[in-house]
Amino acid sequence: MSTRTDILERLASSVIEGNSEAARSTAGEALNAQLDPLETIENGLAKGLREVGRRFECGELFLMQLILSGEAMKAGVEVLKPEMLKQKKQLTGPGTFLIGTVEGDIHDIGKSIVAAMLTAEGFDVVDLGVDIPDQVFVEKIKEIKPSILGLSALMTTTRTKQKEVIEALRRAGLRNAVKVMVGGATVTPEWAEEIGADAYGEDAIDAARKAKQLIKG
Ligand code: HCB
Repeated sequence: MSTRTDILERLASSVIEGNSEAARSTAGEALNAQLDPLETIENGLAKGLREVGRRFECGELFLMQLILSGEAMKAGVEVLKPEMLKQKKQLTGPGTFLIGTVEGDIHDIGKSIVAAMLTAEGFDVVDLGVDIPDQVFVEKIKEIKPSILGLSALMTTTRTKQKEVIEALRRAGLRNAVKVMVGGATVTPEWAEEIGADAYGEDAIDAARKAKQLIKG
């Protein structure tokens, strides 16, 4: 097995086992082996977390294991993030990206990866955090006038909030002032279209590519 495949598989296993220490040290090995930090996140750590989600859904894993796996993923990402940000590029044009996870939803890992990726791509990113009420998005848009709003939602019960935020923007007369990109585990391109979002971000790489298209107009 190549070093790369071995490291990615051990990263996925560390997340499945909920072992933060192993995730941290293996992420360090990935950097020493000069693996691309984002690829290491997506094909190593996140691959493990997707498997955890699948096992949780089948009832093979319990909430405590989900929590430990989430922490292991975050521990690995923390090691890789500085390297990602070191490769920061320069954008030409307006590039403020406001992002947050919608109200009722505390999942923050994917949103934070998108925020780091867009920062690395040269956007000025403002990350509001998780469980953000519609009105907070509206007020922040009035204040900082971002080019793009990224709405993250991981559950079928909370992705409806993405629609509500878009409606709140419309009511506030702001819908044409900002492009909206939606993403998260249960979000699909069809859902994005149905709720009138401007783009769907499948993962951090796709989100960065679409964000650059959106600001080009
Ligand atoms: Co959570 N959880 N969880 N969870 N959780 C999910 C999301 C389920 C799908 C698991 C399952 O049942 N298969 C499920 C939702 C089911 C559904 O609605 N269909 C679920 C559930 C049910 C719950 C609880 C209700 C469990 C409970 O309490 N009984 C509870 C809800 C709490 C709440 O929010 N109110 C809960 C709690 C948790 C934690 C706290 C234990 C933990 C989160 C820790 C944290 O974030 N700090 C957790 C985790 C880790 C997951 C899974 C396993 C992984 C999520 C994750 O981080 N993925 C997830 C299973 C899954 O996703 N398949 C499970 C990795 C990242 C990299 O992917 O999709 O978040 P991502 O982000 C991508 C992508 O979507 C895109 O780019 C990112 C980077 O590639 N993207 C955007 C995301 N946002 C974007 C925004 C944009 O503008 C553009 C692109």
